[in-house]
Amino acid sequence: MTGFEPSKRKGQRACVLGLGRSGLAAARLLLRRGFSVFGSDTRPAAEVKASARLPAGLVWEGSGHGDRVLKCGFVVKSPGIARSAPIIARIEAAGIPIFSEVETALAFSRAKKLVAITGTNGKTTTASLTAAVFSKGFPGGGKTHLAGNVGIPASEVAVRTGPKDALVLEASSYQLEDSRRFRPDAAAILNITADHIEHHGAMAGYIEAKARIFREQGPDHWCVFNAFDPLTMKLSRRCPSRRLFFGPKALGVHAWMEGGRIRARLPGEAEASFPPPAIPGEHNLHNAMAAVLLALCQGVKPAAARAGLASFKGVEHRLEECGTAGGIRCVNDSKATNVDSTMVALKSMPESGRVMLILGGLHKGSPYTPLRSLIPGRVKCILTIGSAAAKVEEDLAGTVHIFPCKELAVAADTAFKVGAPGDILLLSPAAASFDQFKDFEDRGRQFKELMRQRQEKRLRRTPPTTARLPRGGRLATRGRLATRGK
Ligand code: UMA
Repeated sequence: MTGFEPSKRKGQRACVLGLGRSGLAAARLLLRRGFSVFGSDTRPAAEVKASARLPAGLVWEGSGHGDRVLKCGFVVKSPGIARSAPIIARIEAAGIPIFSEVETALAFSRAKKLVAITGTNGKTTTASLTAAVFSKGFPGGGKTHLAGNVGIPASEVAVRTGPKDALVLEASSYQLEDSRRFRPDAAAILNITADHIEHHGAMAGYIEAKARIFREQGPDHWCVFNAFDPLTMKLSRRCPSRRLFFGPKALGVHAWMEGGRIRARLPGEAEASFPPPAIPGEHNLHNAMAAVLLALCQGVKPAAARAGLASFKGVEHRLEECGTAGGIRCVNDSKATNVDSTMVALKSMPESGRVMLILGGLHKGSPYTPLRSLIPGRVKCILTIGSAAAKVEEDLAGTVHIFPCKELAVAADTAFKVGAPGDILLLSPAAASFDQFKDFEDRGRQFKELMRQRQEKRLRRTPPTTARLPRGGRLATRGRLATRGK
């Protein structure tokens, strides 16, 4: 199976399926490269038109994928469109090749090195951290570019890369699943736990999508694996490139923690040590070890890697500190769209029983029960939002007091009524956002705006003992607040 080769497609009409961020960027790129492009989206035409600036020269349809899709020479698929979507079967039946947006973009990249990071959790932080490290000393003196699932379409960035540059890509399973000839110089798989099963159909499909990050690599390429994670380790056995591991030192890995510092040694090279970046949580040590290995295997010198780690301040929507209001520390972890990610966030919180946790959104199919073990001693109360609320309340009943709030603004109001100085209000929803928000970024921004307004107003809190439930709310448990009034 061949990948996307622009020269072989010359003169053909491209169909871009999905006119979201990546679809529009792909359409723009292909139009600039002389293709005629037809765009197709299931959203009502008026909504598509209102949501973004459509590129000049784009012929398009809204409100569904019609027969004109089948008149094109090839299709560029947006990552969010599932392979099970009826239009995909029709395109395949018509014998029209489908390429992922990422793969299409990479065909126009001139970057000297491509570094790709995937995993269920931590990939945005690790990709951003890796880019920070590369930018301090990628051999060749070119620029470092960051793109992909981080929110910057590869189609927007790949075309701007020069021959001395490095391109660091956050690659989601959605982006990998349709990539046929994806071949990064260095890759990393951070961890694999159940996620996006509704999109891939089954866990096996999700794992196969992840495996595409190394499937086309050769013996001169590198792939970094997490030795703490059994599924990742299992997958590593299939990897055709040079494997690097981070994990417990006793396993003979290439990067490990010792005396509070990251230590790393590539085969045949001297050991080097690195101070961890100033971002909280053990998971971030894993992310940093991955970034260090990716950098070292691509020739970044330890001193440059140290400078990159030191310069890194974290990413938006991932355990993002957004100040305090009324003495309550506010943390935006809207990027936590699954239970594992929320568990990681909780583990990074102090064990003082002061966390007011906003949970819920669009349910993704996995139970919330794994959170139960982390609630005692850490969580003071839970505030539920979105269509997953009932399931969250059912799965976590009897742990701490649960406030059904339905909406984010109500959850914030409730938290400031029941909270006390020293508490932490953590938005880490363990669910997707699409039932109430455009995406997790929109959810995170709205949370930050609520916190900003709260900081501005400096509202005087109602004493915790007189806390009222939101209108129409009900108690999901009969228990008292675990640390009421603390
Ligand atoms: N659409 C169709 N037909 C369908 C389904 C959807 O036309 O059958 C249309 C929608 O109406 C919409 C468009 O497709 O207009 C949306 O496309 P998309 O879902 O691929 O989203 P983009 O806006 O292109 O954003 C994508 C990634 N989104 C997803 O993979 C769901 C963004 O990752 C990424 O940042 C962006 O490309 C740039 O590369 C977001 C994400 O949620 C952050 N990713 C998932 C995650 O991290 O868990 C994988």
